[in-house]
Amino acid sequence: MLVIPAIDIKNGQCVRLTQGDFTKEKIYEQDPVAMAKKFEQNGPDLIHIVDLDGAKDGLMKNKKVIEQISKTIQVPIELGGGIRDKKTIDGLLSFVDRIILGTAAIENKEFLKEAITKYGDRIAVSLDAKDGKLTTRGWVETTDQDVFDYAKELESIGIQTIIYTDIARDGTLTSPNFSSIERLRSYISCFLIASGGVSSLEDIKKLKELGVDGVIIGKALYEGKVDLKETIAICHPELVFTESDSVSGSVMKGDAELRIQHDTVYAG
Ligand code: AMZ
Repeated sequence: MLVIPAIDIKNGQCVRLTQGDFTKEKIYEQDPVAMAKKFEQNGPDLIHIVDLDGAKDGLMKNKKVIEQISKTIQVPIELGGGIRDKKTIDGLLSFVDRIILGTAAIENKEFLKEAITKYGDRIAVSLDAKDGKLTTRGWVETTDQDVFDYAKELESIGIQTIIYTDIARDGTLTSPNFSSIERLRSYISCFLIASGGVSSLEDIKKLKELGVDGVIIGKALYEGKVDLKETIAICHPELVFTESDSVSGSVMKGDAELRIQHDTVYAG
């Protein structure tokens, strides 16, 4: 299971929201580049970056600092928040590895299909759910679209990665919504990344048992509830830490193009 620390950026700073509520914001680090470097030192598989201003307003506001992160670290990056057209995707894919579509994937299926055809596994869709219904536009609007039905539909049109977030759990340090994740796992066979509510190593072990392919960890890392290195040891037990050298591997199923480049080495 991939270990994916989260960096949510608002007004150029690293923040965490509670249940996606923009009025419940806590700033953890002024400099997102420093945060990314700190995460990288522990050897995560991928870094999940969200431009929160972009998600809310439909227009990315933190592109410069995200580009700076990509120039500074070697770990692959997936990026979401305010990405709603092909021109933007083209520009961003020159410096990040995977694009996350939320609002546009729900509001414009034709666009999503075209994006999947053109960019393949470099597109992921985020399913951000409130009481089982999908939300859009910074999680402010709730649709009547059922998360499980939509996940199935996405798979049928060729999406290779789905990121599921239970909004009620996000930023609460309670636990993930295991029953929904288990159900989702039984519905779809594509790559499934779980997000929202992770608060302990026990949560991570349970997600792994459920057959989840990746876990996004936010507040638990920032609040020191979960240690990134210990998480990696749980998620990659086959790997034993040694020094020097480097190793690369695929971070996605099938014909994945994203490559992991670890400076620290885990040799089996
Ligand atoms: O925390 C929030 N309010 C929030 C958030 N983290 N709102 C949106 N997002 C994330 C989604 C996804 O990664 O989880 O933004 C991305 C989707 O953005 P968009 O603009 O495509 O809907």
